[in-house]
Amino acid sequence: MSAVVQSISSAAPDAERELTDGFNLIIDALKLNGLDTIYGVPGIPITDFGRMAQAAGIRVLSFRHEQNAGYAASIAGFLTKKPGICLTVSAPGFLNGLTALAHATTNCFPMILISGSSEREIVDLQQGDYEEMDQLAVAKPLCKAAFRVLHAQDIGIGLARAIRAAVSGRPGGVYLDLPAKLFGQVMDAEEGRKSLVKVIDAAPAQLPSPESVQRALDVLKGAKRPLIILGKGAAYAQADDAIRQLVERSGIPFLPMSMAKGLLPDLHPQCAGAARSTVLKDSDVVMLIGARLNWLLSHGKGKSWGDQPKKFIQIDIEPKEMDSNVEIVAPVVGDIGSCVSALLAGMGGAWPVPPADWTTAVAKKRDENVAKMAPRLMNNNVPMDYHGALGVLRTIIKERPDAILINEGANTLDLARGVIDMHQPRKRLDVGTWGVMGIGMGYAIAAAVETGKPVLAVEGDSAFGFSGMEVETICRYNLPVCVVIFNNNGIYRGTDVNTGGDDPATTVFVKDARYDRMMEAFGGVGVNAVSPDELKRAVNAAMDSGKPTLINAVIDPTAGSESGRIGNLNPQSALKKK
Ligand code: ADP
Ligand code: TZD
Ligand code: MG
Repeated sequence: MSAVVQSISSAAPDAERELTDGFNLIIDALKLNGLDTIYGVPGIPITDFGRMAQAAGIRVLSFRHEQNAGYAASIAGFLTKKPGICLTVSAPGFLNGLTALAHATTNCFPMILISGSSEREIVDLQQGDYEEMDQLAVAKPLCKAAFRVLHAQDIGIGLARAIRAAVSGRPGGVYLDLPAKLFGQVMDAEEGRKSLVKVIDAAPAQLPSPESVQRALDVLKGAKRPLIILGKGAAYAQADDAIRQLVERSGIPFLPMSMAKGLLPDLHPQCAGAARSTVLKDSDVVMLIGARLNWLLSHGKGKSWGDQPKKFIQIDIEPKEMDSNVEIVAPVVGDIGSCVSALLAGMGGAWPVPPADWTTAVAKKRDENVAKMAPRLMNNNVPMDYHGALGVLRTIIKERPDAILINEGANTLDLARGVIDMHQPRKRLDVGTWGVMGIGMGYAIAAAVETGKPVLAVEGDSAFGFSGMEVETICRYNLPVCVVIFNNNGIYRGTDVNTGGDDPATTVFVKDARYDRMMEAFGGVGVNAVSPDELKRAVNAAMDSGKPTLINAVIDPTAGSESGRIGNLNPQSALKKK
């Protein structure tokens, strides 16, 4: 129905043929596969495509920069298990979107970057076309798969391949190159319709072998101090009930990785989030579910894992992930839903609970740490420190558990991750595997668009700057997004001094900037909050009204520490002048 169908007279005057073209075939192929939202930036050669897609009922969200549109698409993929679609113009627009495509691949989020491109003939002879670039070659090393469609009759197959590559197996980013000429190519409408492919079972279940399931259960049964680590792959899998059953029937303490927080509530009696160092050090068997032993888990070895020998069980869809950092004694390869269901079936009715000395030791440590933190979260200091401000936000998320929390920064990230409890799955979206700054506004927009839920974005002032211009986008689409900027005048702290001249130090920004006025510039609500009480009032008002709001939360510029919690990764010069 979207096909703008024209009638033309062919050579034979009585033969009237219905025609379609590349524009319409791409739109029809997207719609046929339920891909009804596009995040992008218009321009040559895709301006008309965006207009036509919008007219055909696809939601096309126009951003101010492709990187933010790309991050939006990537998190849409995480939230929906359908590939998020990002649409860009050629060369520079494509490159702007590429960071997000690589980010999607790194984080195992399904996404398709669709970029218009220049004419093959000119690009290949390097004759200097408008925005010339061999985009397919550039994209290839940064994504799971890359395809180019040269003929209108191949659009259906091209999109089908892109969808399958994005969502099957380990999800990731896919690049689809659409040269300008393709859009205008005309073909018979009926032939065109027949050429489209509705992808059946795009991410087929991958069942684990029964032996691998039994092996895992045997290892788990022999454990004295078992631990389950839930990663964002487990959150992505949307096997929430099965995972909850596995955790509860096994009685094993669980540790959620950042974006798996809320998969089971952080206040669940088995949650070991606040006893992280203890459970990593003292556990003897660790079952990873959709979490990699990368830097975020200190590669499964070294000081943070203690001297206690470990046995690792790993559930993952990617066989090559096994043994990537340390030996995995029980690999269980398959999709998480199937693997966890198989484990549950294998556990049968009577499963031994873990030794009580272990579970009580974990719970005790957790309760001690929570109690230690509690008074700091209630402080009403002015200027605010991180804890005073986060204590307020923690309560707000507890009262509004279906709100989506976006979080980036250094101290603003690390402290918020620890302080703000999550209560529902897939409600915490953050910097992910790379610890990248810039996901903020793109994620906030996609989270609001895809879920219709209120969004609270907790942003370092530096982190916010990477995507800040998208507050206009938030206002333009009138999205229920409340941005809170933890404004400490800079990166980590606002107090650094340049020892070599008059320029400001590299980590400091304009002192006492008023980010709230950026939101006001576009018709949203801006608030300057200097105390936890003011912050609380402003956030609650924003969440109640659903109006685009930006709160400039004034944070003590001395409160943070270098690189937040990961300062140990910072190389230091032994020769540095004091
Ligand atoms: P975190 O950063 O939370 O520790 P990672 O991104 O390191 O999580 O790990 C996610 C893992 O989940 C990846 O190894 C990926 O292959 C895996 N994964 C993603 N989706 C599924 C799925 N549906 N079934 C099984 N494994 C999955
Ligand atoms: N560029 C990109 C794309 N990602 C990064 N992670 C960085 C640069 C380096 N970086 C961090 O790792 S955190 C951070 C930067 C620039 C900003 C920290 O400052 P903030 O947070 O204001 O966001 P706090 O609360 O001041 O620590
Ligand atoms: Mg800062």
